[in-house]
Amino acid sequence: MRPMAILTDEQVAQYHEQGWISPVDVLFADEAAAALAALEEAEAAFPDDLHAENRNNAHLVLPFLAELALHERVLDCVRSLVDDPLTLSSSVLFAKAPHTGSYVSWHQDATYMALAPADFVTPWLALTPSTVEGGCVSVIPGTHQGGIVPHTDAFGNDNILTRGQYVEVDASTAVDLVLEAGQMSLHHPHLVHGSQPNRTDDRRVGVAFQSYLGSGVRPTRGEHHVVALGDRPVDPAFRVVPWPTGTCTPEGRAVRAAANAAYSDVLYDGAEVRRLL
Ligand SMILES: O=C(O)CCC(=O)C(=O)O
Repeated sequence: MRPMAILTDEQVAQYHEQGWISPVDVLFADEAAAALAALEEAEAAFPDDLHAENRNNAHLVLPFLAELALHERVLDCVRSLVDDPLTLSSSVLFAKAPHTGSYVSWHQDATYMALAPADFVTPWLALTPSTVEGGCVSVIPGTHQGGIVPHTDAFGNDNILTRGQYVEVDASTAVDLVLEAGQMSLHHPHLVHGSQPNRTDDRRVGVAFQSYLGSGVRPTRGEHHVVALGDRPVDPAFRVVPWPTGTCTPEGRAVRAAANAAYSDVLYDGAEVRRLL
C-alpha cells in the first residue's frame, strides 16, 4: 500500500484555488546545511560553471542537486499536484548575495517556457533561510486562474529574471513565502510571483526545479532537454538527457551546455537582448 501523501487534501485544494503551497518540510537542518556546503564547495572548485550568469540546469552537473531533484518528499508533493509526472525540464539556482539589489520582477513562469498544457509545477527549495528581509519569493494568490497575461521585457541590471519580464499587479495582495533552510514552496506555472532584494548580511539561496511535467505536457516550440524521473517511456517530442555521474565531469558539462543552449533559444524567443544562460 502506498504511504500517505505528504500534502493534505486542503493543501492540494489550496494549490488549485490559490496557485501555491508553502511551507513544506523536505530536508532536516543538517541536510540543508550539507546541501549548501556542497553547493559552495562546487562554486569554489568550478567558478566558471556556477555563478550568477550560469545558474541554469546545474542539476545536470551536480549529483547532490540531482539527488534533491529526485528527493522522495519533493516527488511525493509533485505527484499530488500534476498528472503522472514523468520528467523534470530544468532548474535554476536563485542566489542573492547579501545587501545587493537583485530582485525578480512579477511574472508567470509559463510565459516563455513553451510547454502546454499547464500541468506542471515548480518546487522552490530553500538552501538558506528565505525571509522577507532576505528577498523571499512572494506570490499574488489566485493569479494562475486567468491564464497567461502579456508581459513587458525590461532587462534591468538588478533584475535577475531571464528577460526582466514583468506584469502589473496589486502588490498589496502579495503573500511572502518565508522558508527555513530545507523547506520548499510549490507554485503553479501561471501564478504571478517575484522577489525583492536581499537586505540581510547572509546569502539567500534557493533552487527552483522548474518544472516537473505531467505526462500529457508537450513542447509548443523549440527543443526541450529533460531528465526522466523513472524508467517509463517519455514522449519523443522531448530529448531525454542523463543525470550526472560526477561533479562537473566533461560529459555532464556537455549535456548541460546543450540543454542550456536549447533552453536559451526557447526562453529568448523574440527577445531583443539575451543574457548568458
Ligand atoms: O528566487 C527568487 O527570488 C525568484 C524565484 C522564481 O521566480 C521562480 O522560482 O520562478
